[in-house]
Amino acid sequence: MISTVYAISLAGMAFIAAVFIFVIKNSKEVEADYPSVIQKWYGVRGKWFIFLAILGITVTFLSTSPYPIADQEKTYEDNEHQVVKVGAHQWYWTMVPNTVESGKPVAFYVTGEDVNHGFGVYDDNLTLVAQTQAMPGYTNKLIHTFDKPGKYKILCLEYCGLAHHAMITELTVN
Ligand SMILES: [Cu+2]
Repeated sequence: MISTVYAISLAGMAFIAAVFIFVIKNSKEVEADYPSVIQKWYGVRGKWFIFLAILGITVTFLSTSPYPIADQEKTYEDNEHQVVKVGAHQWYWTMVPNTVESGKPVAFYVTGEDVNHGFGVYDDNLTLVAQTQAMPGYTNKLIHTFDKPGKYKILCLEYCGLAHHAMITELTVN
């Protein structure tokens, strides 16, 4: 076993040494037509940059459309939304009301009453459907429209102390 490892290591070292020798032996040749190499790869680099820029913009646009973060300045106490006020405490949730209707956007007003918590809404398969941070001194607004009626679970997404795991409550969607 040890001799096999030794042989593999030796072969590997020989291979790396061979690569070094090859590069050193050929370095003079490359130096001779260096300007043409530079010119060629500068062109490739330019095209690569444009490709990446277009790709980045496209992916950003597609993955943030519709924009997932609600307008924080807006008030959602209107006929279009159902407002739910959420308070995160060590270690429980307050949620008023805790029953909403499906098909109509819910605006969660989420705040932390003591330390930072994470407000996570899970469906009955425990798949995360919406989340935002619950921070003391701030009210984070989160808009989510439930398509399916059912019992949704609220779990804390940010470790907030000893009984963090016990921060569970339920939201009923009719
Ligand atoms: Cu918490």
